[in-house]
Amino acid sequence: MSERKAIRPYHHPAGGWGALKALSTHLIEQGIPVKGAATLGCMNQPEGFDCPGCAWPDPKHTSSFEFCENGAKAVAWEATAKRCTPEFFAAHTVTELSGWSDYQLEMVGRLTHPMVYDAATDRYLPVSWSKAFSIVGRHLKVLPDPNMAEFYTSGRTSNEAAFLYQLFVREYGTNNFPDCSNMCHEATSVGLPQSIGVGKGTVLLEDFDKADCIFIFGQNPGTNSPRMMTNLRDAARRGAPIISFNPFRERALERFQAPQSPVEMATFGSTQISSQLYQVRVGGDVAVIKGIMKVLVERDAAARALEEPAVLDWDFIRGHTVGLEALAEDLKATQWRDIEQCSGLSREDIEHAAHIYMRAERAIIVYGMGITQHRRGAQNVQQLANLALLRGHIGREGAGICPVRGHSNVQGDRTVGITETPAADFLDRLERRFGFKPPRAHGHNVVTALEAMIRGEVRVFVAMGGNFAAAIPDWQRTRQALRNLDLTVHVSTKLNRSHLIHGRDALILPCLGRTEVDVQASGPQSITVEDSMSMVHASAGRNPPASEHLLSEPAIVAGMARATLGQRSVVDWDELVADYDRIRDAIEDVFPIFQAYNARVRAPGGFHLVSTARERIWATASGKANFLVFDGLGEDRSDTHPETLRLSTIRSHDQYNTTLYSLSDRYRGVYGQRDIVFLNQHELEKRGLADGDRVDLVTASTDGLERRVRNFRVVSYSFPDGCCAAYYPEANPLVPLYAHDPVSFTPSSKGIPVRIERATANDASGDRRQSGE
Ligand SMILES: Nc1nc2c(c(=O)[nH]1)N[C@H]1C(S)=C(S)[C@@H](COP(=O)(O)OP(=O)(O)OC[C@H]3O[C@@H](n4cnc5c(=O)[nH]c(N)nc54)[C@H](O)[C@@H]3O)O[C@H]1N2
Ligand SMILES: Nc1nc2c(c(=O)[nH]1)N[C@H]1C(S)=C(S)[C@@H](COP(=O)(O)OP(=O)(O)OC[C@H]3O[C@@H](n4cnc5c(=O)[nH]c(N)nc54)[C@H](O)[C@@H]3O)O[C@H]1N2
Ligand SMILES: [Mo]
Repeated sequence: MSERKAIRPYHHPAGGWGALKALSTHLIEQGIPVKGAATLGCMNQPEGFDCPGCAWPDPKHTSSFEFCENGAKAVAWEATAKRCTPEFFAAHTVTELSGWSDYQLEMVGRLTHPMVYDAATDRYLPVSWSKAFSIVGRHLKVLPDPNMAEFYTSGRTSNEAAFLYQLFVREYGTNNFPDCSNMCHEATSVGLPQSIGVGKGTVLLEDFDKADCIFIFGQNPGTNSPRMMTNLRDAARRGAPIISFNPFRERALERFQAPQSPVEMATFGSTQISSQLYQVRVGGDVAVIKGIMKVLVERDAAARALEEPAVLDWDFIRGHTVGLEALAEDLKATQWRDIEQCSGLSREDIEHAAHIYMRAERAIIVYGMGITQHRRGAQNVQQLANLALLRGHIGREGAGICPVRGHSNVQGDRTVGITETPAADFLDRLERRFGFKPPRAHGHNVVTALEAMIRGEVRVFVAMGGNFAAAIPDWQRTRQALRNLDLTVHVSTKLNRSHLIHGRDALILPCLGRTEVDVQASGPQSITVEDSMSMVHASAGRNPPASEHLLSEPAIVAGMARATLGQRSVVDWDELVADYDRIRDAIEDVFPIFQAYNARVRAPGGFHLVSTARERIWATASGKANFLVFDGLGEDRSDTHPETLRLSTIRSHDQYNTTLYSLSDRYRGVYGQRDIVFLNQHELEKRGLADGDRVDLVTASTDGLERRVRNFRVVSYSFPDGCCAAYYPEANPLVPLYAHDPVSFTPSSKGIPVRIERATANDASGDRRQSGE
């Protein structure tokens, strides 16, 4: 953390020695070099715990330890020797802590006691669990309408905790489940079912071994799902082309040195990953995809006229899809001039990519936030589905669509009922199993919850994990709304910004982490999670809890439920929490896809949840897979001001969402700072700016409100024209709450129109900016 500010290009491959060095620094910083290493040995092992980092699957959870720098950092972050104790809170008022940076807050260490806010002293004071639960119960019981409370979930929560949480909240009477996935892959959950009938990916890990080519749109595996690098490296070494579309030349998409490979490590060798890396404009993906599809459709027509083999998979298209005619019409009408302008790529480049795609018998299409976090995110996803369908790449071995999920159990939380739009048959089964009437009206997602808060219609906010106040858009308005609440409750492992932006009453409820032993009445428990490829497996911690006062997430949910619902509850909360097998039995009763849950999850590697699309069964209204047309090419046609740039908010290599491991971003050559904006030399010169200048970024808002971040350093970088990038969460004040996909409500964090002005204030304090004040 003593790293000096610098911008210094990184010339090494991703992974390798640089990763090992970074990790050892991090372990020492957390005070756990020895324990950390032992803990890491149990990660993703048959009897160990699931990595709390990303949702990328591990080869059957049976292999030997696979080194992953960022997974290791996530573990070390949780297994730290540092503690955030009542003495710490006694020594610092909330006002004082509000001036600390996000990095400083989490570095205090693991929370040890339940704490309640005391307005008289402006401090958090220790409180007993029973008192804490009764405060929750008191506030929830007096609300005239259960819909005046919001129940947030962050995707680290286990299936067991998530199921109990939705049970409690639905018995209480609302479907208000804003969820981190509303800011993440909601575009997938909403967009993909219309195309192929499921809102999840269709590939398994073994498909990566069989793919002839892999296309990666807007996803940064070297940082955000590093275990995927093993699969990409294997594919590259067997000669399968990997084609990436990303405004950044992300290092891991270029070159990777495998820490697992003694030869690469000893010889300082590396593997070239992408055969082509196209620097697409921010928001230019649909233009690329349409360009590729245009080539496919035209070449197919030409080939068939000459009686050569078809390019499209006509058996599949005729047997399994509808809507190709309309798509082909649209592609015909789409001009190359517009495709080039919107994507920032040449026709030649796009044709080249199309030819690689055309030649592949089995293609995997991978994507991440570069596709989903846009104003037309759900439609972006559907265009990728079109591309896969044209050549029958769904439901074929070695091929498919692969959304890379974020949090380690964000997919599982959805599967077990964390959704603001529950299906009627799920609610019917819940009602039959438990005997209460769940609410039928749809609830709030993140955006609509914040809108309701701003209108003053919400009184209580409960968060199962996460750091809501930092992850959300439009801080100036949304944080004020959080401050106006009667009660905020955070189930957390570490101190974060959300504890400081609190309601009149506020609770911090500290929970066990995934690396820790969870003992209940029947003995030690394991929890279960679902990865990005719908594999469900068990996870059991080994470390002693960070404090004897911690409760597990399921126990905390049960405590809140008992205090809120009391005698009127039809659920025996104690019985369920005593033995998590009983929670899994209940999940199985409500969700038939979990049949024989307890037995199957005990098999090494767990089990796969069926995906209909993988079996070429189409759970859509038409009963077929649907080709869907995207009107036009661009994201948003309203702002054509020549000064406007498209801002993409991105992650550094040293952060986990709002958690900062350091202020550096090694692969992009940034050290000791995060208040920076990347843009290319051409855009700089147009504005009379130079590398190192200080600027303000100002949103081109349509509602008349000013959204500005101050005094960012300009970094001249290889980046497409017309766009720029800055780090999340520092740039979140620039994302207007109204800027979201109208279909999936995903905030457009990767496509905000901004202007750049010379800095108005010469204030170098990052803290004030980070706290958004
Ligand atoms: N270490 C670590 N691991 C993580 C996380 C973390 O913060 N740290 N977060 C977790 C979570 S919750 C998630 S959702 C995932 C996120 O993982 P990713 O999906 O990889 O998310 P980002 O890093 O936000 O952005 C992805 C990439 O999109 C590119 N990009 C930006 N705009 C565009 C665009 O318009 N088009 C295209 N084609 N590309 C674009 C960026 O340059 C970046 O390389 O990772 C998960 N894993
Ligand atoms: N501008 C912009 N905004 C974004 C994004 C972006 O790319 N750009 N990305 C969005 C995405 S993809 C996501 S997923 C969200 C993330 O939003 P969140 O999921 O809300 O945020 P995190 O930073 O992952 O939450 C970190 C906190 O989780 C708590 N925690 C960690 N482990 C545990 C645990 O085991 N149990 C419990 N109960 N708590 C735990 C700790 O207290 C920690 O401080 O942010 C979104 N916001
Ligand atoms: Mo995410």
